[in-house]
Amino acid sequence: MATDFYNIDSALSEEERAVRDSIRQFVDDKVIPVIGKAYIEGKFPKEIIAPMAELGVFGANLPEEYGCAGLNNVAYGLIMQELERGDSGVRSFASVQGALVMYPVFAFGSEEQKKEYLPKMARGEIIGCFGLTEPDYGSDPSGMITTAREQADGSWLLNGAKMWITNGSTAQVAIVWAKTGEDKSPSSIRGFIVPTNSPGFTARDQKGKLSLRASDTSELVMQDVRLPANAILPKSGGLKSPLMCLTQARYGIAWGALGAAIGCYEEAVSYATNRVMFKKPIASFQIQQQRLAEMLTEIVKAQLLVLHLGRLKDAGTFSPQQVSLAKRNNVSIATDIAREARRLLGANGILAEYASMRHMANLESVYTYEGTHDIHTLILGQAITGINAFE
Ligand code: TGC
Ligand code: FAD
Repeated sequence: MATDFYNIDSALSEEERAVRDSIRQFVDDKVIPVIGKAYIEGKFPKEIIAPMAELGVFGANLPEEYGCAGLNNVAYGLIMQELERGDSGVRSFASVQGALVMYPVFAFGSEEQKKEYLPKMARGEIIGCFGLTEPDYGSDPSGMITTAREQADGSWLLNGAKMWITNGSTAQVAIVWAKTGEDKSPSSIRGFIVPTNSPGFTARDQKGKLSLRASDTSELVMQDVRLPANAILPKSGGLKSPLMCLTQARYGIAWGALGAAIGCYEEAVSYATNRVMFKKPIASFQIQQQRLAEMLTEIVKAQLLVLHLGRLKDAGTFSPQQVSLAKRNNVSIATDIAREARRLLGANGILAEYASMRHMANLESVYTYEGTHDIHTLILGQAITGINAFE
């Protein structure tokens, strides 16, 4: 592929390339033809859930014994890259299902919970969402006010609201993070598996989004939702548990944003070589060549970054701060590349028929969710200086 300027393919195993190619084909055949319309209609294209499950996309890096594909983290990253080459909303759907719903069940769930939920989630029979953010607690989830109170019979009573929840209105279960202690300390945060048909649970889609339109984003309200004793994720404890999930999802986003950048770059190269102005393809003008050169340079750097990060993750030696650097960098360069590609396309660049403006608008959400660019700057600042800006 032209975009593989540094022959990254040679650093991938045969299996990694095969996984990447199968998802690439799926995105070309099933996502790209429908995504512009879905985006304009403001709906996630649900018809792609079953084929995604068949391809083993959901929780692809979780073990086979729970019905998952058991792939390594580089193959998982390549899946995210290809999905987001299609649309950030499609990658979001898979990120939430795999990294934010299946991962916490896998990491903090009982054996019964893992056996009950993971195979069905891998098959796409149960869709999940992840409720951490609240109306008044976005970047600082430690302040959350949602509570889960243990009752005399061991059941739980859940009260609170979660905001900006991807897949919220589609999901059959929500992983909800709530404080269980009277003192409202973040150390009492626990995760709960909440069936979304529980009495007192409502999900309402947020309207008026100008970004990530091919993705359902909802507000969850929980009013005296009664949960059985076994709804709690027994090994969850403290804010660290949801933050561990975010590390998994941020890793996938770093790869995914690269995919969006590649989609925009390839569209720009193709357009520049075909569009004739002043009797020459616009690709012959130095300004456009410079644009393309800058895009490719940033893509190659981002490719090398996530590939090495993936190898570190597979070796079990990566840190959340390394993931922050990759999420921050790759989303930022993708946002810039999408904007430059849109500009190169002239007036056609504002049409949904082309991908660049859709990617550009989507990436504004990706820039904000899973830790804003600013939050990752401060995480890195702490890693560099030892000084915590959040205290
Ligand atoms: P802090 O005191 O720093 O940390 C508490 C404990 O957690 C540990 N920790 C982590 N562990 C794993 N991964 C990480 N990324 C971790 N970050 C921190 C930390 O070591 C500590 O452990 P221990 O053993 O000492 O208890 O917590 P803080 O309250 O000061 O917060 C720090 C801060 C601001 C970095 C954190 O709150 C944060 O990351 N905020 C951003 C919130 C965010 O990203 N929300 C995302 C919501 S989900 C979402 O957006 C889904 S979009 C999905 C999609 O559609 O793709
Ligand atoms: P705020 O925290 O209010 O931040 C506002 C501004 O202040 C930002 O620019 C931020 O960088 C800056 N800021 C905040 N604190 C600091 C600081 N200490 N220093 C410097 N600047 C600071 N959440 C979920 O739980 N589950 C989901 O599935 C989910 N899906 C989402 C889907 C979409 C489309 C979007 C847009 C969001 C989603 N989110 C989800 C929520 C997302 O994680 C939050 O929007 C994000 O964490 C930021 O919180 P906030 O929007 O409240 O912004």
